[in-house]
Amino acid sequence: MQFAQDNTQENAIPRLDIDPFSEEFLTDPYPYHVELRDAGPVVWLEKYGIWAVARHEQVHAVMTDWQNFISSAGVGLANFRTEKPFRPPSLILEADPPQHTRSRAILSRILSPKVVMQIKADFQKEAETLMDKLVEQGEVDIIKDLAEVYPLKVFPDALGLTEEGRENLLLYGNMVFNAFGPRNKIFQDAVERYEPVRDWIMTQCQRENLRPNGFGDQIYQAAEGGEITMEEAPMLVRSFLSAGVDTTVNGIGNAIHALAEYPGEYDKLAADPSRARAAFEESLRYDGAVQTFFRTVNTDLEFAGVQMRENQKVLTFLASANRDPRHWENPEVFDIDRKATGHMAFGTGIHGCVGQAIARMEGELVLSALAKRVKRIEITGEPQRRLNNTLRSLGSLPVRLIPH
Ligand code: EJD
Repeated sequence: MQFAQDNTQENAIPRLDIDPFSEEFLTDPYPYHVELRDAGPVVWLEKYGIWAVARHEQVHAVMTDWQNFISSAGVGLANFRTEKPFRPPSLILEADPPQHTRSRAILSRILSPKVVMQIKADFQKEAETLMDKLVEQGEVDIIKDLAEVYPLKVFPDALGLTEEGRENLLLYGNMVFNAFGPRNKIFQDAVERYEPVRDWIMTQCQRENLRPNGFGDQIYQAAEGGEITMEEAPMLVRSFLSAGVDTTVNGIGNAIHALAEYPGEYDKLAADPSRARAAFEESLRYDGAVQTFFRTVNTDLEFAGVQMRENQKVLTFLASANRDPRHWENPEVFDIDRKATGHMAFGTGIHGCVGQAIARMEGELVLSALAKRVKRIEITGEPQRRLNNTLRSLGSLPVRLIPH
């Protein structure tokens, strides 16, 4: 590590050569997180000319200060003030108040804990039915047979999407989350694979293709009520399609991976399936699906002792905050008895995950259906990583499910 003396201030700013979007980093980010956290509260990443924060305290501080660390210039590496966005900006993710506030009000009503409770029975039935089938099969791939199957069934059902072509959502999500990073090979490949389904995605956002009273249609109802314009409605439906599947696919995949690697923790869950919600929460802390997010500095300011300039990008390492020993006891240990609340896997502040109630419910229902039927999970082959600029993702996790 190099220290450079910024002539405007006393403190030396750690400058690192680490590339958080390289194959080495994405394959196993956690040792790099240690380096980033230990270097200082804020570090400068030479390769991209950006700030990075990896400690819990600073990640939390950046995420809660939406006035200084804005989203409307994009939450990826690209600065929308100077670079053309790869798609029309999201009306909620890539927006600041007051635009953000209007969009957020609608989505948080549609995805409220009360609504989530009302659809729980349907989501549970799907989890139980699918798990019956998988236990019968015995040898399964957790990613391809469960983590990709379950969210791709229940969430589009709730949205009111047609049955046909739903697997296109995975290609779309894969592209969206890669696009938050640099234009590297991983991104280029994702764009190539997404290109053929681009029209399908935009078509599904139209009202005539959404079942009456599903989540998608409810956005159009909000437009009829004057909360947003009719032109904005399909863009908010697009947000559901972007954020609602890949996140939970990988959240569920990573949770079962952690449980399979910690058989002692799985034993606790199998002995008491009512611990599924706590187990899922701890998996979000331990190995969350969403690893990083950017903000943009809105105006010259001082943060954690460094002078930041308007338009500079700040990379926040959510998954590193979740393993910061300054905040957690034994953070490298997956422990379903831990109080995992306060993790950053859903972000925090005004942009904190609006779908977190439904995401938690999906995770809980899958883990509890698993725990009720399966005594032990045996990994039968090398788990395969699928590298993504934002998501922590497995492409394959072959296991044998041993019933009670
Ligand atoms: C996201 C990390 C959108 C959108 C919203 C949220 C995400 C992605 C896309 C969820 C990012 O509005 O298009 S976790």
